Amino acid sequence: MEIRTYLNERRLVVEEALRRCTLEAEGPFARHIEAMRYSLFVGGKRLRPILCLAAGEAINDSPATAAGLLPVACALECIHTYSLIHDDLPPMDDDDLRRGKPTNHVLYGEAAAILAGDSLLTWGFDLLTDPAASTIPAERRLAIAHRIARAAGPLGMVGGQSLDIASENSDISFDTLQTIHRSKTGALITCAVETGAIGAGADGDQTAALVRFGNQIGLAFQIVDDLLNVTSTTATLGKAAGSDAAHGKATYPAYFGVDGTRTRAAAAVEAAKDALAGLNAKAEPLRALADYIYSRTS
Ligand code: GRG
Repeated sequence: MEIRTYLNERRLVVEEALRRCTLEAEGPFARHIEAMRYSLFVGGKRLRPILCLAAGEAINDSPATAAGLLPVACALECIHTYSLIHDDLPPMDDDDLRRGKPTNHVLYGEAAAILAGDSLLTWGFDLLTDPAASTIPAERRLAIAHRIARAAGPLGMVGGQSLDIASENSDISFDTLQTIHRSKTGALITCAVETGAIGAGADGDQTAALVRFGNQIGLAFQIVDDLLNVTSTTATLGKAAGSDAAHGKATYPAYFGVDGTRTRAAAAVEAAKDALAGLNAKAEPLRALADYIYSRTS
């Protein structure tokens, strides 16, 4: 399958849904909503929402399932965007550019950027729990909201970010590096796949297979991110090459070198595709997405 075409089509579907479910920048909170919208629409691959939709499609490819999953996909992107806004703030990574454009705090100021992130996180859960927003049965939506809360919070993304910051400029074990990766980046990626499966009505075995797939592509995604930090230029990533190393953070290439890191990314992608063995041709986009994660350049 032509993954670029698939990604472009799905990105447009996600962006159209995001436009429909995002508040308009008007009324007394116009400037605050504008700051939320700025980061939400400033670009981005929309990988997590696309993974959510593709996992749903692997289980049930009806248009009704895809439509029911769109609020979940949008919620994942809102939460991902909040994490990037906060990650770019001066007390964290202090980045001026994200996706090649000024970061939220550079344009709106630090306090406004913190609040834009806060509202994107909260708005994500608003979308997940709004009975008018999705046709997915309430019991499944509750399970989805719980999985996302778990992946985004102290035992997932925020916990991982906190451990990452606490580990800066210190020698950490490879075990700790893996814990940081799994929680900071991997948890939301795995959760995107898992919630797509839950929303589409997957049974226990199918959900478990898709969680295994999600864990492996989450790992591959972070390994490739480490590689891009080492090998890419400021122009392609919108941040300084080697910036993680510059922030005193441990990375895969520091442990295994560039070639050893590539080998590990490839192995994770193969393990991801193996996890899909029990699923039929409807899982083809997920297989192609795994390959894309390995070969991505931004
Ligand atoms: C501040 C609560 C909090 C969490 C921050 C995810 C995260 C935790 C920080 C992002 C830092 C970072 C660059 C991590 C590497 C992996 C990653 C999440 C990259 C950005 O995700 P992409 O490539 O971004 O999907 P786009 O721009 O395509 O949306």
